[in-house]
Amino acid sequence: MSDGIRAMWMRGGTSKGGYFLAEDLPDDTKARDYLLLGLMGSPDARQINGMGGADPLTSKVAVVRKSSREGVDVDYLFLQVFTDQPIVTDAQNCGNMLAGVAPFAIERGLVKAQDGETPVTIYMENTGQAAVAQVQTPGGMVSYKGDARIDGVPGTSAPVPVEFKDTAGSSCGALLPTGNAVDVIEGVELTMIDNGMPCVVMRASDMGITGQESPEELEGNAALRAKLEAIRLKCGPMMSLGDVVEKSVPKMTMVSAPHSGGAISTRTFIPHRCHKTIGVLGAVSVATACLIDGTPAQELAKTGQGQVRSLSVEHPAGEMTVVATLDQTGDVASAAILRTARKLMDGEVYA
Ligand code: NQM
Repeated sequence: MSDGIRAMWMRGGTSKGGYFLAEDLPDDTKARDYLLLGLMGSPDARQINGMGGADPLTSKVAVVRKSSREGVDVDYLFLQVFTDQPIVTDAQNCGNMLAGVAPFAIERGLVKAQDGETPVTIYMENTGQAAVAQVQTPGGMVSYKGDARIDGVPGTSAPVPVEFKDTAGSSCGALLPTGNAVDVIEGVELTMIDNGMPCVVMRASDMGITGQESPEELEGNAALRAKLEAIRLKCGPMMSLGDVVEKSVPKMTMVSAPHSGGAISTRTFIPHRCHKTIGVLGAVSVATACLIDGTPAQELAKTGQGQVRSLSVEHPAGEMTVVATLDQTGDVASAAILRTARKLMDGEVYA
């Protein structure tokens, strides 16, 4: 008799992880988390006994179900499985894994594919907001092949454009949870912001780095990591996130002037490892910080003009373009990004 659990393993954007139908996992949260830790091989920095890839970006889970909400196709719960600690948290969302949710939902029969392209409206349970992803479905079948390229992923795939609306205050209750565009914590000027992902945005130069270092170099900088964590632990409660010792938010982004013709350059800790690129909603939040008067990010950024701004957020492996549509008052009303996804395996995994 098999004790395997039905799962699809996918790359979603620059992340990778397991996609499950909610009905294929235990209802009880404790039992579910225990199972997922076992599947991923956590806690173990190498995750040698499981499916995880020894990095937070490859130790992720999407739980998907058909939605009963008006105008919504599926509900998506994101779970971050820590690599080296026995923690599974739903305290953050993930816009990269989101890119795989739409094709997964079609493949599992939760959404009927159209001939050509199929829009999938996804309710993100972690933050209570919706996103719309477009999936290539020629002949009514999901196609992963195409010419779209995203930095941080070799090769090309079918495009999965994703649009977010009303993401301000997703987890913190307000875009600027302290009510300020700038606060000073541990002597560092920074912006606490949440436009889909709680982020702390500060100048790289104020943290003693140029902002062009590699993730490996930054992870090797113990003094930097200690300072970032001291700031993060103070910011968490100020951002209405409570005690964040065991949470993967807020993300810590250090910004510098653009180096490759983009809008801003970034290095992000998520929060204990340095991101090889940048998270999707993290990029939306950082791009939004660039558009707010008086922030350290705005001072360094090149943000252009007009109601629709294409902000290229530079990161260690290239860039991610956030297309922000502003409302009459200049606030970001919606944000669109291009992602791709790839089905890697469909079958059963064993705890
Ligand atoms: O910000 C990593 C990722 C993410 C999150 C992280 C993400 C987002 O790149 O929407 O995608 O910040 O932990 O997958």
